Amino acid sequence: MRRVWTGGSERRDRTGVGTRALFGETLAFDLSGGTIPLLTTKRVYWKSAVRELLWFVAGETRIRPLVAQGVHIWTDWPLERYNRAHPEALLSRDAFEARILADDAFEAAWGDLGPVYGRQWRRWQGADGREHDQLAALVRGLRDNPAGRRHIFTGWNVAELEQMALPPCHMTYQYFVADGRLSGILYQRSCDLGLGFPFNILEAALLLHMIAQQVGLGVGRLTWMGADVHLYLNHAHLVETQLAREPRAWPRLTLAPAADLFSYRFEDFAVAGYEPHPAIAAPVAV
Ligand code: DHF
Ligand code: TMP
Repeated sequence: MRRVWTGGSERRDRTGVGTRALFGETLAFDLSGGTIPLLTTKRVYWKSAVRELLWFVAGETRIRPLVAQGVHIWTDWPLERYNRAHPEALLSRDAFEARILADDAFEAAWGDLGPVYGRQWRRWQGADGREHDQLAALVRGLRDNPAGRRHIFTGWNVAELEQMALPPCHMTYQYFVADGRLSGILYQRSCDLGLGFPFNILEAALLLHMIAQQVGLGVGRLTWMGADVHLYLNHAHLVETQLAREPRAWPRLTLAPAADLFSYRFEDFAVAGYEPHPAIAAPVAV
C-alpha cells in the first residue's frame, strides 16, 4: 500500500473516482501450518469472505444467497443496473435487497450478475454446448498427475465477458505439487488494494487449504501476482490509517474435513488468533 500510495501513477479509471496504480506487483506467503493472510491492520469480515468463496465454489452467480446470509458486497452492481433502467423509481440498497429476497420475478430479472466466477469455475460452456467443471477437473488432475503443469482454472471466458456485471478480477489460479505440499499462484488483473484485496488474498488462501485437504497434501506457498494494483483516491483515510498501524501476527485456520471440494460448509472454517486493529469504512467505486 505504501509503495502504491507514494509511487503509483495517478490515472483516471472506469469508475471516475481516480486511482494511484503500479503495474506488476508480487506478494508471497508461506501458509504451512494453517497460516492465513487475513489482514490485521484493519478488521476484515472473514466470515463474508468464507461465504463469498463457498458461493463461487457452489457455482452461484445470483446475489440472493449472499444477501440472505447478510453479505452485501455484490449488491451495488445489480442495483446500479436497476437504477439506471428505472430513473423514475430509484431504490436504496436496503430496498433493493429486500425485493431481491421477497420477489421471485424481480430476483429473476435483476438479481443475477451474469456468467461470473461461479459459472465459469463450475459450468464453463464450450463451443459444442458441453459444460466444463474446472474445479472438479483440477482436483482430479492434482490427484492423478501431481507433477502436471496444467493445474489451472480461470474465469476469463472471452466469449462471455460482455454478459458479466464485471469481468473477473481474480482471474487465473494455478497449482503446483512438490515435497508433499500444494502451492498456488493467483493472477489478479485489477486490484482494489483498499477493499477487494483483503478478501481476494484470504479467499485464495482458503481455497488452497481446501484443495490441499482434498488431495491429501500439506499447504506450501501462496504467490499473488497483481497487474493493475491500485488505491482509489477517495481511500486516503483508509490508507493512512492502515499504514500508521503495526501489523500483528497472522491468524490460523482450522478446516474441518469435507467429503469433497463442494461439500464444505461455513461451519467448517474456524479462525484462531485474529486480533486486528478496528475496521475502517471506505466507499466502493462502482
Ligand atoms: N469494485 C471495486 N471498485 N472494488 C472492489 O474491491 C470490488 N469488489 C467486488 C466487486 N466490485 C468491486 C467484490 N468484492 C467489498 C469487499 C469485496 C468486494 C466488494 C465490496 C466491500 O465493500 N468491503 C467493505 C465492507 C465489507 C462488508 O460489508 O462486509 C470492507 O470494509 O471490507
Ligand atoms: P475494472 O473491471 O475496471 O478493473 O474494475 C474492477 C474494480 O474492482 C477494480 O478496482 C478492482 C476491483 N476488484 C477487486 O479488487 N477484487 C475483486 O474481487 C473484484 C470483483 C473487483
